[in-house]
Amino acid sequence: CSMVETSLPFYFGWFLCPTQQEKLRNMANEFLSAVGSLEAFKEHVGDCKYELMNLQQYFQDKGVLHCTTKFCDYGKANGAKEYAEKQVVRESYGSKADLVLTALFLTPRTLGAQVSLTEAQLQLWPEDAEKEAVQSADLPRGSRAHVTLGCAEGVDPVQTGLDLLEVVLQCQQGDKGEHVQDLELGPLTYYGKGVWMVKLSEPLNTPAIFSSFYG
Ligand code: 2AM
Repeated sequence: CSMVETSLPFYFGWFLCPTQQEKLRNMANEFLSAVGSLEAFKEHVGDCKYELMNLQQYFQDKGVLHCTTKFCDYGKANGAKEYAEKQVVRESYGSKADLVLTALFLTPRTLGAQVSLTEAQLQLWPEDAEKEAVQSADLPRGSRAHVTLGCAEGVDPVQTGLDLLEVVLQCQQGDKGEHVQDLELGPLTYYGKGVWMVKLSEPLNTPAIFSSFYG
């Protein structure tokens, strides 16, 4: 009987609690101020389309901070139903996880934090998340995992993970970028085309709840 069909969410993911969100936003602001004030940044600004030097204004907030596991689009996305029905997804629903944030990055399109998933957390990671984004390469599972912290005007948040994968791919191909300097947060690397990443010398451990968003 199809009368009691449960509807699928917009997406599943780990949602940061309010105090952690604030902490991460502060860290992102610190990152933007530090990068935005560098001579090296000003020199490279012509490499991309930053229209404003005020990066805090350039990146627009995209709501509650989270790390998407599966984008379901209310069931329209490939594999949405199968994901929602997985035993591990059902059993983990509502449980707490400690996410480890290892880097912050900005590109002309997005601002994000890289998430390093544990083996247990990878159980909730869709098999094809990386392949779906970059078909041609063999990227490690979980390498797309991130928290979107902001997007340039007119940019959809799905872009953040794609921008992150481009950096991962570039590193995999042997281009480790140019070490610019050490910020208080950690070493800063420039990858060209307006892409900057700081590897956090102290990764941020942040508690989050595995749940879903209906919108
Ligand atoms: P994000 O994970 O980079 O923030 C609603 O749009 C949420 O689902 C956002 O968190 C967004 O990006 C994510 N999202 C949107 N479209 C997606 C897609 N095609 N694949 C994966 N995640 C997507």
